[in-house]
Amino acid sequence: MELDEVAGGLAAPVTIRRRRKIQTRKTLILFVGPAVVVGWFAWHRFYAVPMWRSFDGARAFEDLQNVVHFGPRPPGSPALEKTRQYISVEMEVDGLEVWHDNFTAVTPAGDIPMTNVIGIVPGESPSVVVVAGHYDTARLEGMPFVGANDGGSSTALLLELGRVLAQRKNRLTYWLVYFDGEEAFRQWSPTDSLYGSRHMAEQLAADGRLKKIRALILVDMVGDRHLDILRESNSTPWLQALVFGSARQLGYANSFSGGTYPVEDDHVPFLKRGVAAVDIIDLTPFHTYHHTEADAIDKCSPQSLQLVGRVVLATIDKLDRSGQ
Ligand code: 1BN
Ligand code: ZN
Repeated sequence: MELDEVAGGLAAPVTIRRRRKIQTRKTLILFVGPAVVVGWFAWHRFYAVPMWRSFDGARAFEDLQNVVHFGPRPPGSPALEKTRQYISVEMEVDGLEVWHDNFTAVTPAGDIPMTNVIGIVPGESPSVVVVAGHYDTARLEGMPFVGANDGGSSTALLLELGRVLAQRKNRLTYWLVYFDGEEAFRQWSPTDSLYGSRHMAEQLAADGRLKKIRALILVDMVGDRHLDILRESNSTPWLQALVFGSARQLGYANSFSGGTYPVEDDHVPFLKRGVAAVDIIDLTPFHTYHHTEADAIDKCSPQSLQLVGRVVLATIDKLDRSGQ
């Protein structure tokens, strides 16, 4: 056998092996690499559920039905006591710590016992984000006013929010606050309205805990089936921008279209004391069924509760990521 024949005979398989190796590498780079990347994105898109997706509008709507079922809920009424029990038991079952802040409000209708309900989701940091709403209904003479949207929707949204927050590890601490006595007894004025929020802001300022609050997100009248959230102009601009930015990112810009309007609501006592606060409120029902017995369950939808709940959760996520 000639030397070059031997060399050729040995050299050929080595070259082929090398070529095969290079080919395999190319195949890996060209096909497997992209497949892994696409798979990772697909897994994230369909299986790694972002927190805001966990908010279930149907579950919140069930809470709303249950709350409305108790009947009109003016401060001091048996129906409001039943609602308070319902809220407290639901949150305890979800693993939240529940506090009752009892006080007596001096109102044009006399001294009325009131109770703010607070559900606590502890986080790694003592810094607090408050998410709040009111659970009372206006006492309207001769009218069985159940406030499905006005008082019911905020209650339902907070209950579902508590379920989601309790399921995850949070950096910040969350307080879910259900205010009593938001509504006026006679005529809305600085002394006849916002009884629960005025009391709580005053208490927290007095005992030094107000300093721990990074932000307060208020929800009010967020269940209307034709949702139209405007920019409430007393709200803190950076926090409102975070909320409306989240709505845009989630594809809900149509429902957060945002005319501008000032509303005296439960966030105001906190704003007055320097706490960053935003009011997420839909005032369109004001022109139709607001404060009439037509504010019943048929005016609300699970979709609206879900939409606002998810925007609140997406906002919370941003606060939690940047929290100290
Ligand atoms: C919200 C729900 N409010 C009362 N019930 C506050 C409010 C004040 C709304 C003035 C509109 C005008
Ligand atoms: Zn009202």
